Amino acid sequence: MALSPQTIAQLAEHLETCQLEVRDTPKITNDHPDMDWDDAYAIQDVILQRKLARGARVVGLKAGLTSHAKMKQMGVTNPVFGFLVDEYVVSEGATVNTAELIHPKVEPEIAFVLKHALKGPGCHIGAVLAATDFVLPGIEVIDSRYRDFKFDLKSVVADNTSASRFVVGGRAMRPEDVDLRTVGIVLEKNGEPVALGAGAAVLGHPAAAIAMLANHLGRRGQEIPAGSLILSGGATEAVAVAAGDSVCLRVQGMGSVSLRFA
Ligand code: 0L1
Ligand code: MG
Repeated sequence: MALSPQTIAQLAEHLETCQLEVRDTPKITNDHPDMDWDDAYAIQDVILQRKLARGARVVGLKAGLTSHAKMKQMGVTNPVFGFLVDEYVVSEGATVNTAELIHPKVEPEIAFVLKHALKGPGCHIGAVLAATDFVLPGIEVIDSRYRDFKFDLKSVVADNTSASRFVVGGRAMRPEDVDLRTVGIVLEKNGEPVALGAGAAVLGHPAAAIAMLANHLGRRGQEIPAGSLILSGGATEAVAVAAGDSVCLRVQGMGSVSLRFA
């Protein structure tokens, strides 16, 4: 690791304060160009510890930047991983208060809920499908704390991969009852389709994102616990939203899930 424990703690406090006070910041690698991957995930871990100390509960995990559309949009080349806590959860059809967010965007995702734990290394799509209880549509609201979404991957990891809100809903399906590669995905904003995709846009198969997460955690001596909900990553580019917008995600054969912004 390149950064001291004190610097990691300071950067975690800075990024979490930006989230809680709804203000942006230049990317942290501007001042810490030597920051490495372990530092980045350590900062993310300290943000989680700060939230847990205030009574938050972990409700799941996320993979991000798992589609070529998202990687191209953000000018990066690798997936990243983060955590989901209860303060991010939004109910189906509920209204998100944009005054609590900096510059929100929405992403259409497939969420997995596991019946068995998954542990890497060596985790693969087959193991993920065997461990999956059900899959369902989800909308992630991302809200990078970095000014104008200008960042590099390590800065994004430290910022818990821009996580801010998410909703899941629609029809939960057993993984054997849906072909997650060919399933069609339509994201509507204010009644108009704004992003179209298929499950295969996520690393060829959304379960591949869950396998990558299990292998990432395995390298750190961790696993994805049974019962976890995991967002597999946006199947299309992210779409900016503002107060007054409504968004609806329709996934073929899996119903729809929606959110409003005020
Ligand atoms: O969920 C994700 O795709 C991660 C997003 C991180 C980068 C961004 O803010 O677009
Ligand atoms: Mg996402």
